[in-house]
Amino acid sequence: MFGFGKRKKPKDNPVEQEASTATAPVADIPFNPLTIKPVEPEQIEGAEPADLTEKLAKTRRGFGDGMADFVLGKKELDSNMLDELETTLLSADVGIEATSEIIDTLQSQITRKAFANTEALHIALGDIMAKILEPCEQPLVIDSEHKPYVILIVGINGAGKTTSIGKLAHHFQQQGKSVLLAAGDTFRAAAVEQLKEWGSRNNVPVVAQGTGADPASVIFDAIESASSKNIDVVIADTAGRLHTQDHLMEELKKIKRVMGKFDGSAPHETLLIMDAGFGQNGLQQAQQFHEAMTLSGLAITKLDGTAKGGILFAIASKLKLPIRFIGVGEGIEDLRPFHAKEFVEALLE
Ligand SMILES: Nc1nc2c(ncn2[C@@H]2O[C@H](COP(=O)(O)OP(=O)(O)O)[C@@H](O)[C@H]2O)c(=O)[nH]1
Ligand SMILES: [Mg+2]
Repeated sequence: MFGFGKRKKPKDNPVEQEASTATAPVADIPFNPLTIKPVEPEQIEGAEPADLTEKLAKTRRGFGDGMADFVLGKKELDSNMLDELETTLLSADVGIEATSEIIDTLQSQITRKAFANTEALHIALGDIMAKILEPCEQPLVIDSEHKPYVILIVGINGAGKTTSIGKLAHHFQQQGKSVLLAAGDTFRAAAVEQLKEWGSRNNVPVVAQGTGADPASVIFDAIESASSKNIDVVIADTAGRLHTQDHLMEELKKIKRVMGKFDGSAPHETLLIMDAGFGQNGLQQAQQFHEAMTLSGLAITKLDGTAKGGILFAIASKLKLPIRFIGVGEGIEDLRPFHAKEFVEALLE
């Protein structure tokens, strides 16, 4: 298995630490917007991140376990087996294109008698699936040529934008980067509060104005402020639902234009946060956002809570956009850079 995401266990009892993080009122955390300190992971959360296999249990059950059973449990390679596999893949939201690719490739290998036994077939299946995902494995690397490096977060309400921003702040701090958050979801007061909470938790500044403020101007201020403080990364939150979808896209385009006035190359990353549970419907949404905003990457959230993890294969074969991160829980460590092979291994192992 891959070692990604593993780190040394903190000395203190993780259970106790978790309990204390959960109960500490946010206001008690000393927070000075002018000091930006990288936060030690131990200060935030005690427990070691759970294994990806565990996190993807629902998707595994949806098609992982089924697949292992059907391949490893049988003695004969027959066309029945491929039919069953096809049904399993489709019901896990892998989509028609990627499913056909998997089945056709396996079929041709079977025809060529490439497999001595079902175990060899199982391994081949993993390879074929990883190959579909591999072009999307393009991690988000902060280019220090751009200071601040501006990340614009988009996506519909409830997809996990604000939560992912909190996790991203932590992720970049662990790389030694300083981070500032921009509260561009001015639509609901709770959204600003939620972002501020993540700011306190990570000890990073949050630039915000009142509810109803112009998001483009909030984000512009944030970039200006980050620039004057020599901050490495700005992550801008946005609203996910306005009166109409058109209104939402127009607002996002305006944000992009206004950012460009500060730095012609900003945003440096336009990241769509997408809930894996939306399955095939999520694809259509992603396409709309891409048409309006020219996305540079995706983060697929809530893979821990759905059996539709197969959607990553559909994304890879239809959208062909970089999958930067996967979200596998609500904790600060639960946003992980996407690795094709690791993902497939977690599904099939
Ligand atoms: N289980 C799980 N929950 C998540 C994940 N990402 C976000 N959430 C939850 O989804 C809900 C909506 O998230 P939020 O960040 O407020 O969405 P936003 O409206 O797009 O900003 C919150 O309860 C989050 O804790 C994830 O990867 N796994
Ligand atoms: Mg939000």
